[in-house]
This record gives sequence, C-alpha cells and structure tokens, in this order.
Amino acid sequence: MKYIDSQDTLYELESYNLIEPSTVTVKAEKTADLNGDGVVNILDLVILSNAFGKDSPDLNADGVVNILDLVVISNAFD
Ligand SMILES: [Ca+2]
Ligand SMILES: [Ca+2]
Repeated sequence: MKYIDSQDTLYELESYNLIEPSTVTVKAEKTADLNGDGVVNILDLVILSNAFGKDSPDLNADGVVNILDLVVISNAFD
C-alpha cells in the first residue's frame, strides 16, 4: 500500500498487525531520493540528468524524464 502526498513524499505501509493496530508503522521517504541515501541533493540530480529522455525515473509521471522532473528534485532538495 503506497501513498504519495503533494510534497512528493512516499508513504509506504510496511507492516500491519491486525491484533494490535497500534503497531502500524509507516515509512516516509522522498520519491526524489533516487539513489536512496536518505537525502535529496546533487547526486540525485546527476542520476536524473543521465536519464534525460528515458522513461524512468519519471517523477511527475508524464511518461518521460525531462526538465519537469528536474524541477521536482530541485523542490525536494534537503
Ligand atoms: Ca539521494
Ligand atoms: Ca516526467
């Protein structure tokens, strides 16, 4: 189960205990963190730049990696 809010933060339900609902844990991470190191910075920008014209990582889901996805990362800079 995944949910992405307007701040491009991905919330992923990792586990859910039906007996004890209070044990629900939610992991939040920036979808713009392309290399998964926990921060959005120049390294993620480089990864995106190298993928220009391809179909992934397509952050704004318009089908292609372009300047708009670069803007998404810029806005998510830590
Ligand atoms: Ca990163
Ligand atoms: Ca795009």
